[in-house]
Amino acid sequence: MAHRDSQPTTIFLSEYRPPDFLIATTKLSIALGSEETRVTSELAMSRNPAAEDRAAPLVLHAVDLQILSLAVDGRELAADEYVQVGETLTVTRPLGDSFVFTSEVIIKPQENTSLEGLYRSRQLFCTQCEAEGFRKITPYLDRPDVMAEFTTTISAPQGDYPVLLGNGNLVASGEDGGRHWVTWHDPFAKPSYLFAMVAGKLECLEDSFVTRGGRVVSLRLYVEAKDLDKCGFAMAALKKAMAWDEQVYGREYDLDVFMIVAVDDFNAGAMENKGLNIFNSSAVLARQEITTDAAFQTIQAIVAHEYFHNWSGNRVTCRDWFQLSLKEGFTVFRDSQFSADMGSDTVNRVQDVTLLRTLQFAEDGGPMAHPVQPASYMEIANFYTLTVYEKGSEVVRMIHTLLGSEQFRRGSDLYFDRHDGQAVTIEDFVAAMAEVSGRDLSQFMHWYRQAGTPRVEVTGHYDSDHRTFTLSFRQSCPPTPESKDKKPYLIPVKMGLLGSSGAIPLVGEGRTGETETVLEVTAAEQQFVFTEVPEQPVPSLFRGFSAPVKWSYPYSRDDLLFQMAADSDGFNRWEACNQLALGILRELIAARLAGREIPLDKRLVTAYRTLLTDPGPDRAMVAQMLTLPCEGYLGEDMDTIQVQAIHQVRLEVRQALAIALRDELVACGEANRVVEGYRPEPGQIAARALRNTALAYLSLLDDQQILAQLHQQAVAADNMTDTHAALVALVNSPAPGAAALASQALASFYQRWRDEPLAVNLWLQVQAGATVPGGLERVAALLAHEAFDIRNPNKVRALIGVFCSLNGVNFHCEDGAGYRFLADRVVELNGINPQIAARQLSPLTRWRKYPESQAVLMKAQLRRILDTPGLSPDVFEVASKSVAES
Ligand code: B3K
Ligand code: ZN
Repeated sequence: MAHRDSQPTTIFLSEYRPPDFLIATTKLSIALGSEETRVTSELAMSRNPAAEDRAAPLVLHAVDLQILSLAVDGRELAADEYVQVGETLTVTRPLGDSFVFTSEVIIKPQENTSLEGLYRSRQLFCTQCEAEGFRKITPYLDRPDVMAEFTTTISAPQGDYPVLLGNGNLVASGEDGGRHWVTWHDPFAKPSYLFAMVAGKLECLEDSFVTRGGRVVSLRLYVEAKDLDKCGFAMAALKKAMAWDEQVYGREYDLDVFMIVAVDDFNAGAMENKGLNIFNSSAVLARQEITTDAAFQTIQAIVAHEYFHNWSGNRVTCRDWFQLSLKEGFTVFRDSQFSADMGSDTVNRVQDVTLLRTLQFAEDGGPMAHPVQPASYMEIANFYTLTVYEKGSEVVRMIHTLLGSEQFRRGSDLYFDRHDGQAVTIEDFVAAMAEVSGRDLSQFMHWYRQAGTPRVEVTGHYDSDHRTFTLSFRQSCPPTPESKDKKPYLIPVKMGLLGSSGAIPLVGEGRTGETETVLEVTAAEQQFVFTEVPEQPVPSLFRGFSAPVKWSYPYSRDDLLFQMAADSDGFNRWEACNQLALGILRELIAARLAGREIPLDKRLVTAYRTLLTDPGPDRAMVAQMLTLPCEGYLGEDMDTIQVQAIHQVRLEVRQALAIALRDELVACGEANRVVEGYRPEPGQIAARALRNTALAYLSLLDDQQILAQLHQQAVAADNMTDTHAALVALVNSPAPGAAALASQALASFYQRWRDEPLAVNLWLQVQAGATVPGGLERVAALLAHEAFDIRNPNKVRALIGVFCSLNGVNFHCEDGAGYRFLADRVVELNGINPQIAARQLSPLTRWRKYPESQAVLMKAQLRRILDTPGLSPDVFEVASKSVAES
């Protein structure tokens, strides 16, 4: 057997070569068994006319396969006619221009804990092939630019595996003793990463959708019987997504059946395999008692995202994995447009931008920083990142902003039409956009090729004599591991000018009085002059966060208060509030670190009082505005992250706000009580968010009545949103008596939900995130609880992930015990599931951002990990890049 145990090598985009061979058809036969699974494949291959070396040997990918036989045109290969080295299997016998390659191998899915390739999740067999898992199933050209038509026959004992699913359409089935078999045929040529199969005892929720062109599509959601009552929401979301993609992008579904299968053990959220999406159960199963409003919204977005991949990813796929953002950035952009259309677009935008600013900016400033189109990697699994996904989506959004929605739609039509059935590059996507708009987007490509978050400093000068207002922009980008010198970006700045009696018409440089425009900043320094400006304006800049940059403007706090009330752009009203709170917190943290105490600026209290007493129509937005920037965001904003000071100051400010605004918070909580039956729809979601935000403040007061009310809500609410919010408030409350109520509520929660893994995972998360002292001990104890299982990624993320990445005060305890804890888990996971191990490692990689005393301890743990024998390429890449000199 070939194992992935050789020293990982670096793969470069610049070394891309077309494949030497192509595969026209792939016929697979998979005989599932409890001891071993036998896979035979028959590949109709030919030399690629576009290959550089017309005499190259056939080099297939093969990992963890026990080879029984290999043959070319029916003639078996002798042992000396092929060699296996690392992940490759090379046929040394001379080959003609076209031939049929067959193989028979044995694999052991029941022993596959990496959850990549074919594996078992509880009683099911299932697959995850993206990016390079197919090579663990059969020898293959496991690269996305080799696209074949697949026919898959699956056989298994009928009793344990009554349902056998594959890609495409079911074309034949039969029985053979106690076993049965089915054959699936997928008419669309696809790369191996989109292959999928599932076998097991599954029940199915069935529905249908009629496409615009009249095709009746059978929609099937397969789950274990116990979960059949949790499928309705995802099915409704799927139908909305199918209709939306027809209306907004003109994209129709193309097979007669679309299937989703839920599995409990899954590395990612979900996977867009052609016609057979496989979902992490956390990303599809929903019911009000166990699912929060936030999870309902995430599920809708993920169902849509995977569905949208049928075009942006499957019909048009990636040439190589450096192009990952071609499908992911574009599809995240599509799902964010969809979510905006389904609910509150400003709240969605605030959430996306906050994610980007906290986690993606941190990635862009850390040792794993890479461009949206990376230039190199060791292990591609490490590049399913916030940069490729979220920044990639922002980059597509900027193209949309620059072109406008009509031209953007024409560009996407051209892209899909021109490249249907092909494996292409990011350059092909941008070329279609450039072509329809007649724009030169060559400077824009820096967004794809340069890592790092650009800084934009903006200043404004009002000349009252000439009635001009000049905005000056200065852009720069800090060095990142892959490049020190950055070229200036093309930065779209959507903006307006606010005056005392409303928006000021924009005149000058070709503008004719519109109140909003998109400035295009292209140079390192650039000015824009507005004329006929009657008064000193407050500029509203980067509306809707029109570019993924760190920008600044010297607003006074009064300017920000004015903008919060006056800006026509909802996102920027939030941004003004966010900047106000950020500035005040920054100042308090700096004072605390300097040993000074300064009072809380009363303007924050006043601003919050106004929001609480007059929330207006967009209550979800007000809930966002009443939430102070999170600790991660505050840390990202500092050169050196002072975890304790950030946590203490933020907590004290929340307590001060609770004391000052107690009556308003109580009234707001009451006014937003939802009395009608639960529905996960925008109005109710907003009311619950606002009420629970108010209660979270009140939970910080020494008030037994409020704590009792929270306890009651935690144990008796009819929906998980309220249960969860009350539980979080209780476990994080420093008030006397809160801890006892929290532990009662946690015990009652576990009693009630111990058989619902998704609810149990929330229970783990709430405890892992509790910032009251003693966090590490609590989490260490939970590792041994029956509710935890280190082989299940959702549980790892809920307990270890939440603790190490969201519970700063406890994880960064001064003696470094938190770091040792994480390193121990990473080493353990390395032997079980390398992808998850590498993911969990990320909090340690940020050591450069912490004070020296902490940094030394974090780095020591990274070195300890690197000294571990048998390190996977996944963990090796992240750990070694993190300790490398920058
Ligand atoms: N394409 C998958 C991600 C697979 C992750 C592989 N390590 C899900 C998605 O982005 O839609
Ligand atoms: Zn995706």
